[in-house]
Amino acid sequence: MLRPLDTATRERKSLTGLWDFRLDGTGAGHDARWFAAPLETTTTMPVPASYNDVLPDAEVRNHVGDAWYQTMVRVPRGWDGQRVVLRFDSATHRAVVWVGETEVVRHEGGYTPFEVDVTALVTAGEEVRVTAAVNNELTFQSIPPGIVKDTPQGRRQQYFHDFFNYAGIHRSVWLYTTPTNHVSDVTVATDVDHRGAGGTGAGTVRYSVETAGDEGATDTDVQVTLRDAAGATVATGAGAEGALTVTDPHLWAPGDGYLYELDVELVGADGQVVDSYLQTVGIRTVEVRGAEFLINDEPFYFTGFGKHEDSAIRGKAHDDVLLVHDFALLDWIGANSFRTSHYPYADEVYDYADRQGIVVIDEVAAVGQNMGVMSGLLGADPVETFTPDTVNDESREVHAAAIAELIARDKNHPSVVLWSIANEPESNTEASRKYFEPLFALAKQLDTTRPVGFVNVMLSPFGTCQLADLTDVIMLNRYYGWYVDTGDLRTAETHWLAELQGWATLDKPIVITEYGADTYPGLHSMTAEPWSEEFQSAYLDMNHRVFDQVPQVVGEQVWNFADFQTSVGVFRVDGNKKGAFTRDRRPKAAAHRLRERWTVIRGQG
Ligand code: GCB
Repeated sequence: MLRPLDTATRERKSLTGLWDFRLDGTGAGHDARWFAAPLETTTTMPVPASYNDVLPDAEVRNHVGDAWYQTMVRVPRGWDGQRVVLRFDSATHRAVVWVGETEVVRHEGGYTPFEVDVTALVTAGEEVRVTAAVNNELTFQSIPPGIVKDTPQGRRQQYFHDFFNYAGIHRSVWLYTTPTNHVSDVTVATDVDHRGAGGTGAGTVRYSVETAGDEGATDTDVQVTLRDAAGATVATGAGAEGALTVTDPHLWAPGDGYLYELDVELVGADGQVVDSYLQTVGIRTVEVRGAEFLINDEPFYFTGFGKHEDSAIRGKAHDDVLLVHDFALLDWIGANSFRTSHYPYADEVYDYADRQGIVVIDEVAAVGQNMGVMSGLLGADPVETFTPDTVNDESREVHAAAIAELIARDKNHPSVVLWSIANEPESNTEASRKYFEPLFALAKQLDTTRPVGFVNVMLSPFGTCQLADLTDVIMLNRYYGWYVDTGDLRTAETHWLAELQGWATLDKPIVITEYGADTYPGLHSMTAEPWSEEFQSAYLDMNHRVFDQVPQVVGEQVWNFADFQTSVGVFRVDGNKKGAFTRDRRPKAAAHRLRERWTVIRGQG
């Protein structure tokens, strides 16, 4: 599925803005056909936004069930004769959409786009009603999982991840056109002959173009033109698949987001351009070799964070202001990477990462498939993770679809160097291996150009993990000195080093994808006690001493970039406070400490 774009043959209209809005905790709206008439409501809701914190109302914040959104849209008069598509960049966690009274699409999964051809239902120049019922209920068969309980006080939702279950239409909604015969998908993959002069020989851009349209419309040809950032043509090709050679390429590299542009044209027998699509291309290679993670054949050391899409009032809504600000903070602090913990982020984030030369570990929304952690930390009822009644074969199908959608969406981003197919699942049992083996195989089959991994939890320490041989990169979340050996950094250091030295024997690259300590901004302590800014800095120093002793460690991503909202709990004070920045992006002392270390690492190149 291609992103909507304005090109010579395509046009798009954003449907962001204020939509009519109505909550529906019982699902009554489906039976009462709320889509068939103007929504009976006086409430409006901004799109994009999580609806939870926009209104000062606990019922809205903690709502469980459907949220109905409706808007009227006028189809531009000039769109007559075009194919018209309705696209949601995301709706969390699932949605049913109607155009007029016709149901047009259903989608499961809160963080990937879906779209539908609505040509037959719209008329150029006329208005049409668009309605979406967006549901936020989590089950053992959803990604991420959760449980809805009916209680005498109403429906309550419990979930197994440590971030607030924000819901709604979090990203843009588009109405856009393509010609009837059109480019429906483009895949690019790049290679570089690193043995060339000066270490960089020719680059190769392999491309594959899919087309769709009128049956039998075979009288079109694909032509591609690759241009450099200055607009000069560097290679051309013909045919739906091919390989373009770029002599002396300007490589995409961490810190250097150099992009080429592939102009994909569908050309009719008469030589007329039928459709035109523009795909950015970063020429680079990624490889795991022994315990090294190589980008462009050079060892890469990840510095940065696990992030969240999270901010006050907006919740998980994509916001360009925050995007640019967050990336500026990454640059300020010397970070070269982040993980999209714990779900695929908005498309705009990856585009910007491509342009900024920021490296991304791209994660599917499989977080919380671990009842051991949940019963321990979140007070959930003790149940087993992988059983026919909990995470089961159906869950795995949903999980597989989520992996496929993630890879289909993000495959062309040079910034994405590693897929993470789960965060902290149970991984120390036979059942977990049975569940995950086919998912690793699927991800590797869908993308043969990038490594695939998962993020290991502390409950599955070295020697017990049943997925260690399946993962290309060992990704570890560890909280020595925080959740264990709390406050005793000397003991924590010994324990941490001992475990890490175990992992190092596997001869795979190790990225520490989480280490962090909750820190209340402004709380100070002469003796660096937990929760103080001094402790957070001392905690990070201790971790860095450990990492620096283990050459197989090829990256450190602090948990978290910024404080973020969670469900309520006795160990959460208005959310998780492990941010290097506060929720409104002010630096804690640790941010300055990280900056001292990471700008030096960046300088070493
Ligand atoms: C973890 C999770 C992350 C939590 C973090 C914490 O291991 O991956 O989602 O927020 O720990 O702070 O407890």
